[in-house]
Amino acid sequence: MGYEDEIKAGSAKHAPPADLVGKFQYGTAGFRMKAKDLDAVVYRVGLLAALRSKKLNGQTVGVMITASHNPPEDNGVKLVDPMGEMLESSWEAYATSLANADSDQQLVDWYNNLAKNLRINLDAPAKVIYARDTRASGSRLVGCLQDALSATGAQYTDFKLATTPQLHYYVRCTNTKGTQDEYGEPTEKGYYEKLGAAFKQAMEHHKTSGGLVVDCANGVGGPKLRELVKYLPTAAEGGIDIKIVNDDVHKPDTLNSSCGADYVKVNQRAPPSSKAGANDRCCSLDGDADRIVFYFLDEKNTFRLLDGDRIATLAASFIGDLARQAGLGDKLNVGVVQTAYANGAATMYVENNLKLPVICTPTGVKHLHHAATRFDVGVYFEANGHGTVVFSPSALKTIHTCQPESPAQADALSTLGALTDLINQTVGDALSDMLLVEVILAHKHYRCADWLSSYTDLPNRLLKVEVPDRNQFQTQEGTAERKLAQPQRIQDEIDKMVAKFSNGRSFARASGTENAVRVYAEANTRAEADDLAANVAAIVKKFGAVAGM
Ligand code: G16
Repeated sequence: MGYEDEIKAGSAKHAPPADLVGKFQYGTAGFRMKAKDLDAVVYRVGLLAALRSKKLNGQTVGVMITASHNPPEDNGVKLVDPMGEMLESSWEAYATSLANADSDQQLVDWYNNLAKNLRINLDAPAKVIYARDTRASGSRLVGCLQDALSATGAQYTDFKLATTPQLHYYVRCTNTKGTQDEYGEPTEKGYYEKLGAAFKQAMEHHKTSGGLVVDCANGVGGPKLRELVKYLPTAAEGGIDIKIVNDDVHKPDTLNSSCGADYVKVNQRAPPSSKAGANDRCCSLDGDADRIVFYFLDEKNTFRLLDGDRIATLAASFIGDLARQAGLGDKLNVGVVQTAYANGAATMYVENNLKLPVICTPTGVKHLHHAATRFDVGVYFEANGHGTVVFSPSALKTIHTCQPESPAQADALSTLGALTDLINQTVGDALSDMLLVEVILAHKHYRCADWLSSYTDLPNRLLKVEVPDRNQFQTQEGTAERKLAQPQRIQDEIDKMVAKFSNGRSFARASGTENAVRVYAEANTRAEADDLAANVAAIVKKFGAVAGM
């Protein structure tokens, strides 16, 4: 059989639900929906992965099957480009179009058209690696992907269960192996060894204080963290005293259920199962371990959240200090990238206290990551805990070639060098970010309360509103998702509502990962933030009901 017949035969095996054709969309983090509806989409993403690799002369492309923070019955699929970054945005439209082909023949035609229009040599080699999280539907979807890769003649490697950031790491390592930009060993062991060695170097002369309770959302982060721990110094050796909770991957229904980073961030409370006492340092990962938030209960038993904004400010100030101590203060420009969900107080703290520039982008790591590369050291985090730090090639060279002029400079340089390995620079990585935070807290002799005291968050509330059709909610270009263009007149109503609250700020935007509109609100008091969010949610519901008819 020729490749066209192979593609058609595979496609016939994995037909899309007829009522969804035309509605599939490559969103914030690839395709995400009920897992039962995803077979055809995964098959078609497999075709695109092969095309992408062929276009890039056989460089390895990644495919991750995960729905991250979504409920257990969902799943999703996204593509990873050769340096471990998100799929180039112009290709998202190609993914969407292939996913929406309404017949096997049309799928082949569109595949061939893409090859023609993008000048892809279909005889070029293709290499694809993939992995999945712990969802029950994952192995079936891997089967759909493999069918597509076989049909296109791509070479493929199954990395089986992995966190999303591990797959990003494997992709980059595979493509840089043997080059001067070698990123590490493209194996699970290589990943742990790299983080473990970097952590030890960064912690030289330093010790953590107190333990860390890690809620793994009953997802893939649990078993992977258990593995990573084997490569870290023990608590007695000055390492972290890690207590892993919510790491049951055998009951798929427990994934992200009343636990995990999204639960903690949205509900602004610890998982109900938490037994942590006052001042115990806790953190929660999400279902595929690419997000992390920290928290603790203070002396009055009040829940205190240390979210992505807090990790960004902690990391930016620490790296800025280290650069100055290393004598590189004027050679490394550090900047912070946030989204509209960043707390207003965090933005002010970065600009006014840390005196660092801030860029605001639309939601989605792909946007933040891209903006972060404009700095020598770009610290990007979404408030939900998704983020990392990227060092430019010239920053890496500066750090690795600088000759220290004093023991203090040597120490700072050594720590800075270790951070460049400890931080997963391909994408936000909860395990790597967890170690980064622990290193910083140890260096600064900080407890969570000290970390929290750097600024006071404006009271805020995040809500999810279900509407008949979230696509009716379109944001205005150039507003970093702070304003809606559609439905008509909705933004006027939101603006009028916000004006009633002193220091009020609120916006609504369609989620790219869930069938909902998210509403964020900030105001002077907790009660006012709740009130503003509820009022804006009511406006969204009202317009959503009309627009969706
Ligand atoms: C994904 C994206 C994040 C985004 C989140 C929510 O996270 O990678 O950048 O913040 O979805 O996006 P939305 O508000 O569009 O639903 P994850 O952890 O679910 O992969």
